[in-house]
Amino acid sequence: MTAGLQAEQEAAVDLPRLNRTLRPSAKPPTRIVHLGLGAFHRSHQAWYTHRAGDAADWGIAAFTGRRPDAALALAEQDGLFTLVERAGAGDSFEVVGSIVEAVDGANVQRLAELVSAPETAVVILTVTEAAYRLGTDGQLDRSAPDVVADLALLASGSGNPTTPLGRLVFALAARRSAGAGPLAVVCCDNLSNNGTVAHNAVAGIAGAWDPSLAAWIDANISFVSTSVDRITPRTTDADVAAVAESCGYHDTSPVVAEPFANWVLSGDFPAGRPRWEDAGAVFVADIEPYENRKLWLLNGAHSLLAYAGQLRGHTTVAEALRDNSCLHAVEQFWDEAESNLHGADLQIPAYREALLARFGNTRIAHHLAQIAMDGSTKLRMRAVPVLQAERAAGRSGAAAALMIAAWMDFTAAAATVQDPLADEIAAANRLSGTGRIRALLGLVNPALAGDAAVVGMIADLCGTFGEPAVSP
Ligand code: CS2
Repeated sequence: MTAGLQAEQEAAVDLPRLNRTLRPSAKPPTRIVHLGLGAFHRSHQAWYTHRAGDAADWGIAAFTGRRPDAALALAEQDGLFTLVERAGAGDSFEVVGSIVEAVDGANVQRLAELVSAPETAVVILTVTEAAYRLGTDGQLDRSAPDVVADLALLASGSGNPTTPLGRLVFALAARRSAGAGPLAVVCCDNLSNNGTVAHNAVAGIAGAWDPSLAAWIDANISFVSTSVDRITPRTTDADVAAVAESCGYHDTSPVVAEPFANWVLSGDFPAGRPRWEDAGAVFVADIEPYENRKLWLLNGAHSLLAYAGQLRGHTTVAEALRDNSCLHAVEQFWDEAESNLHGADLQIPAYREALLARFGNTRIAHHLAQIAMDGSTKLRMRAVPVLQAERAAGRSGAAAALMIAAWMDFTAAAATVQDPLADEIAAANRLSGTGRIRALLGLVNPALAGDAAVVGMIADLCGTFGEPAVSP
């Protein structure tokens, strides 16, 4: 931290703290429970709920994931936080009041109490793609160590589950016992068909614990699929200082986001929902074209930039995009993706143009390292479907393959790789030549790893963005 920034921060601490006394605002009743309290939930679903026409009826109780910190900080502000909308031309500030309770995720009893309350109508999930513990077959990986541990805890009744989905299953069991009836689980993680993925994970855990609970879940819980979009980098000390300076209060938990926001939802809400459409959310019957557009064009380009960009020495999305070799790779990947996007009125040229402007917003420091995490899971949604569709159409899929090659090079070059399969990735990287490529690809998609032509193409593409070159 620079001396200037430190001085600004100290000044901020002398200011009054943001809370509901400083900013009088009534707390809406809790009707939504959220798992995965982080910056994205606050810039997106909490903001949409705050902007809904019936916001006064819908409060959110938000639970953190692994650490209690975000809950402790927000609780001191009565759940209030500042959304900093960061456009190219400047910042605007808005206090968001929809979060009425912020809770440490380890407090599973409180989660069960709230989920089993009859007033609770919606559960929102932003728990990261990797948390669904999907195997390469798209089903819950029951052999994942934390899933095994949670199943043992649930079966013995000797302790609280530790994974977000284990906790949700525990809380849904409490709702069944309370006779509180149906509700909607709204998955807001970047996965294709995310409602079905959430269903498979929840039903997988519930079924292994108590088949009658799985049957109750199938009959009572609606799993809503969504496509979510709003670029939300991590909050920095400078953001805290900027809020203090512009707003005249101390907020330890502001969240910075781009002006753009998009939310497409598909599914039933048997116990009701906020009027999110008032804030721009769109409800559709067939979500697939929208989610593929978002996952392939936005998230796919993000992952490509994350790996290629870091190999080329860049730190942020905007920086990587200014590098012609990265931009060219993104354009080529978009061409491949576009040929496989059908249905709905997707307006791809305008969407691509808007993405270039969004990624190029230099006032948003969106770190490539943040996007690079959990690559083995993300590539399954962002690169594999395009590669498979291209090959099925008799084309090479080389641009999608390049994303995978860049990930492989990145995993070999990076000091640490944050990924649920980090150990397996490290083991694969100890191999050499095509054996290494095959082993790494097998962690993303075993069928592709069995295709010698794909393995050969990826081996040739490794080294495109610089070190480390791989000799097949
Ligand atoms: C990003 C996303 O971190 C990542 O993997 O691609 O979080 C992305 O910023 C959001 O999906 C934008 O809506």
